[in-house]
Parts: sequence; C-alpha cells; structure tokens
Amino acid sequence: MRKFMLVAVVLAASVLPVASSASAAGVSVVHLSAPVSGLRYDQKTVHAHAGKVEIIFLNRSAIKHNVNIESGEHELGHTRTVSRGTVKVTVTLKAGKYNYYCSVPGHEDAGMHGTLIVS
Ligand SMILES: [Cu+2]
Repeated sequence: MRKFMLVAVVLAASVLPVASSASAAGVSVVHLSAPVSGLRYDQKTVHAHAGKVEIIFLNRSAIKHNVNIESGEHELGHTRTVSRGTVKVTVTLKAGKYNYYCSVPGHEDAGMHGTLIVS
C-alpha cells in the first residue's frame, strides 16, 4: 500500500509539469457564467479553436448549475455542479458546432443552453 502511494505521488509530480506546459501551448479558454438569478448563461454563443478547450464556468447564483458539452446527443465532458463558485472542464474538440447546457433538471428546458463554435 505504502509503495503504491509513493508511486502515485511520483507519477503525479512527473505528469503535472507536462500538463501545464501543454496548456501554455495553445489551449483555448472559454469563459461561461451564470447570473445571480435566472436559469440561463450570460453567453448564448462562444468560440474556440480546435484542439484542447478549457471551459471555465463561474456561477454567481445560489442555484446550482453546471456545464455539459455535447455533439448531437454525444456527451463530451462536463463540469462539476456548483453554486456560487467556479468550476472547469477541458475537452478536446474538432472544428464544428457543439451545444452546452446545464443538466440540473429543468434548466436546459428553461433556456440554460448555448452554442460553442470551434474553428
Ligand atoms: Cu442550471
């Protein structure tokens, strides 16, 4: 057990610098936010470059929200669900049109969705 823990720590230490240098080399950052009240995002359409896309979601509301990225009905990634806080998710996307939405019941239907255009 102890040996396994040590290996895990060494792995984490050796992987992390690689991940951060990769993010310095051309990750698109997309900012989404939700207002203090209302079931919606502040952005209807956002843009990113093909490749790694980091979505940073700021929820200003006490109501819990999240961000799910999908292509058609295929889910590609999602943030944690959060109230009054910031969560992130990184997905790798080809050029195309994607949807983002909140999966908390009722929110997408109420209008909590938008379009992510990757070029
Ligand atoms: Cu929501």
